[in-house]
Amino acid sequence: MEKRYFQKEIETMPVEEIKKLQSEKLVKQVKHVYENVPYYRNLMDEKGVKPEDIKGIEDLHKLPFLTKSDLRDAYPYGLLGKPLSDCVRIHSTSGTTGKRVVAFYTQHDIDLWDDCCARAIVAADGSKDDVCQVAYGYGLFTGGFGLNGGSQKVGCLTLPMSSGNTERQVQFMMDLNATILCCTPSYAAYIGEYLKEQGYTPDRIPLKAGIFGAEPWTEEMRRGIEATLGIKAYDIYGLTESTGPGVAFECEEQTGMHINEDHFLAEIIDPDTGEVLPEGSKGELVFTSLDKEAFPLLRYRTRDICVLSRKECSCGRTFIKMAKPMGRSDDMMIIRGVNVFPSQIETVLLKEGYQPNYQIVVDRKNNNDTFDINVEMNPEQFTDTVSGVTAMEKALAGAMKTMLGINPAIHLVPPKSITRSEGKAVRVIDKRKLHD
Ligand code: DLL
Repeated sequence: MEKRYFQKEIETMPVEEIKKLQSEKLVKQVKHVYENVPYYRNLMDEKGVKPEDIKGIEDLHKLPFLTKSDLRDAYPYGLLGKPLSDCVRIHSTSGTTGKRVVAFYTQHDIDLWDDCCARAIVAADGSKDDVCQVAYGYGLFTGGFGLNGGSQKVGCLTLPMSSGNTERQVQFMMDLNATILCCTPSYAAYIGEYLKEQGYTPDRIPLKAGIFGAEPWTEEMRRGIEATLGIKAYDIYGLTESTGPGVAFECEEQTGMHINEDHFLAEIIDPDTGEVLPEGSKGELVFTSLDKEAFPLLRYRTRDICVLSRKECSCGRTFIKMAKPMGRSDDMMIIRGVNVFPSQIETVLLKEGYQPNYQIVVDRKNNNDTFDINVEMNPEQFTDTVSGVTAMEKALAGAMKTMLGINPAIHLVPPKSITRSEGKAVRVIDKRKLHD
C-alpha cells in the first residue's frame, strides 16, 4: 500500500524537531495559562513554579498535575483560557457520577482537533473517494462530532449516522457503499453480529476499514470484528478533556497508537507517587495540551494505564506510540484483595471461544466479596442440558482462575440475553459501591 499521510511534514518530522517544537509551544502555553487561568496560577504558585522556570520539555516535571477533581472544582468556567465569547463549542464527558466535565473549544481548537481526526482517517487508508459512516454518538459526547470533522477535512463523503438504530445503519451502509465505519468497538461487534444474522458474508459488506475507540478492547476482539466485517480495524484514542478522539491513532502496523505530539505532550507516571517513569514503563498517562486555547490543560492525569514506545514504525510516522490502554486505574476492581481488570476477563473469554458479551457483577456479602460473571453462549455452543452447561462453566472458571488468580462464579446465559451497547459498553456492576 502506498504510504499516505494527512500532514506528512508533521507526521514524519524527525524526533529532535518534534521535541524542539514541543519545547517552544510549552513555554508559550505555560505563560499563557499562568496569565489567563487563575486556578492554574494558584496551583503553580503553591508549588513555587513560575513560567520562567519552564524553558523546555525537560522542565515539564516541575509543573503541578491537574486531576479530574480539579476539573470538578473549577466547573464550569474555572479553567477557561480564553474569554467565553471566543469559544464556539462545548462537549462533556460521559461520566455518570458527580459533576460532568465540560470542555470548551475555540474555532482554532476545533480546527486542530479536526486535523488530528483527519490524520487518523488517512492512516486507515481514507481519502476523498471514501464514504465514512460515523456511528459514534453526536451531541455532548465527542465521538460523533470529532470523527465527522476529520472525515470532512479528508474530503470523505460523511454519513453522520450517530449511534443506534442498527437496522438503518446497515441499510445506509449497503445502499451508500460505506467504506469506513467509525464507532465504539462494542457497537462494531454488534453491527457485525446483526449483519451476520441478516445473511451478509464479509465479501458482501462494502466496508474496508473501521476506526474504533472510546473504550478498551482486546486484540482478540479486533480480530473477531475484522473477520466478521471483512475490514482492517484501527484503534483511536482520546478524551474529552484534551479535545476528544484523535489524541492518538493507529496506523497500518496496528501496534499501538501514534500520539499527535505536535499538539499533545505525553508522560507516564507512577499513579501512586506521581514520579515520571522512563519510556517503556507501565503507568498512568498524563497529557499536556500544547496549543489548545479554550481548555488548555497542563499535566492532566488521565487515569489510563498504558506504556509509551518510540520504537521506529514501518509507517514512517515518528510520533511516539501508546499501547492500547487496558483500563483506567479507576476501572480496576479489587476483588478479595486481588487487582482485576475487565480486559483480562475479556481476553480469557475470547481465547476460550466466547464472544465479548458479558457482564461482571461484584458484591459484598458477610464481609466477603462475591464475583460473578454472566457470559453469553454462542448459538453453536448453546446447550440446554444442565450437565453440559455446568461442565462449560467449570472449564471457563478454571481458565479465569489461571489468568486472575481468583475464582469467579461463571453463569452461562442464552445467546442474546445480555443487552448490546450502541456506545460505550457497561461491563461492570459493582454493587459494593452502593453499600459503601
Ligand atoms: O471516549 C473520546 C473518544 C471518542 C475516543 C471516540 C475515541 C473514539 P471520553 O468519553 O471523555 O472521550 O472518555 C475518555 O475513554 O480516558 C479512556 O479511558 C477511554 N478510551 C478512549 N479511547 C480508548 C481506546 C472519548 N482506544 C476515556 N482504548 C479515556 C481504550 C479508550 N480506552
